Amino acid sequence: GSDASLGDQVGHKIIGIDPGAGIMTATQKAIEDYGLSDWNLVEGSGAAMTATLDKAIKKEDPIVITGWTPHWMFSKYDLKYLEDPKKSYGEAEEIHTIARLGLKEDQPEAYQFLSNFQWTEEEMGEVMIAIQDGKPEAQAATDFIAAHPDRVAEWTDGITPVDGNEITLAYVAWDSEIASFNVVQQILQDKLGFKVKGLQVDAGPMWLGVAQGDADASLAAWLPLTHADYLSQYEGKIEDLGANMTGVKTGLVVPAYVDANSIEDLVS
Ligand code: PBE
Repeated sequence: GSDASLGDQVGHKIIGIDPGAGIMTATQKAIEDYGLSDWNLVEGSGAAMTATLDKAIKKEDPIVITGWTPHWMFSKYDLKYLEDPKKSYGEAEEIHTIARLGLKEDQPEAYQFLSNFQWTEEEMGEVMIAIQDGKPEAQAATDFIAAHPDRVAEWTDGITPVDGNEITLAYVAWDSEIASFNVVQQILQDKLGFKVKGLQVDAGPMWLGVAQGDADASLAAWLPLTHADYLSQYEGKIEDLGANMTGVKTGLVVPAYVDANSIEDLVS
């Protein structure tokens, strides 16, 4: 290691993502919880964050980012989460599917499929990594569906296809959510006869869109902690269809070569 503290080496910057992301709120909380008042959380986007990470790793420079799992960056790079003994990033996080009120009555087939859909980190990883490797998003979803007919059959079991009903799914351009949106869109279209419109927005408008009925559903609700503020804001105005993935995680992430193991190590 170097004599300078990690904070000095990285200019006391944590490389964040879009300001509406729950991980940004959690990171502001971590800054308070751990007494990191001399650190700044830099706003950007998921794509800008991974570009900055890639540059740092190529030079073996230290860097601290807001990270989450599932994400292809953990397959591409040797990374580690900083331990979070104060639980600023919560525990046992899940990704939930949320729907507008009334979807069950108006579009029972879509509602049933969206309630059934639940996959694993490995399955999402297949799609996410293929996209990262340059496969077009829609093609990655098509290939996933072709490779997992039994899973698709489970999710669509007993559902009678419709004839071109329109449905709008809201999502944010986080890599994990780009993967889930594309897979679900294609199953709804190719197996269940829907016309699916994707509404790519920020996290706030995504929740608002479902609460107002501008979107029918979203697969991108991270709960109980990451989107807790949004959930409490729209409580009673959306329906929670349950987890589409369990065992997910958010936190501060560094390359394995960085000499820190806990968020407490950022205090300098
Ligand atoms: N994320 C990925 C989101 C949820 C999905 C962790 C960046 C967020 O922080 O809101």
